[in-house]
Amino acid sequence: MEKTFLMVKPDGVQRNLIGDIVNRFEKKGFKLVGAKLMNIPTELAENHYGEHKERPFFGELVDFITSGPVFAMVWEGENVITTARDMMGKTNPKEAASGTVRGDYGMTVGKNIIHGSDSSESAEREIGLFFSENELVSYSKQDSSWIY
Ligand code: RTP
Ligand code: MG
Repeated sequence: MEKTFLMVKPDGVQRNLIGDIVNRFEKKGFKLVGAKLMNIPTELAENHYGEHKERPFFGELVDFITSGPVFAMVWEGENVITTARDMMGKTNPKEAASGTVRGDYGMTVGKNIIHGSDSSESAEREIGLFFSENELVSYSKQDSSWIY
């Protein structure tokens, strides 16, 4: 089953949005298979956002994501990578639709509440960066093929 890496960023943790965000993905029907509250070491932050190394906002981005605890999660379900990105909304909260996490709670592009993997390659890479194999839990909820 498809998996993605989602993370409540430091601004979301400070604003007490962990529960709301977990709730949205649970209610949608996805399954939480890993989660932890953690401070991101600088090296991990630079690696995670490595694709943006040459961008002018890279330093700010790393400073922000390491500024306080984040809530890192792995979610599982059919088409979870794309659907989670849709539920997050556009990168810039000013352009994000109402009903999305960033549209409902975000104010600026730098503090946009949530991160989500943007492809199956980045999902695999990011899950591997943040979680070891034994931190991911494999379980069934009910004996039903349509509850993930
Ligand atoms: P994320 O990786 O955090 O899930 O966000 P994303 O895919 O929607 O956006 P991405 O292009 O990967 O950018 C990563 C983060 O960098 C910050 N950013 N700042 N100042 C700027 O113009 C700018 N552009 C991007 C955002 O916080 C974005 O989430
Ligand atoms: Mg991204």
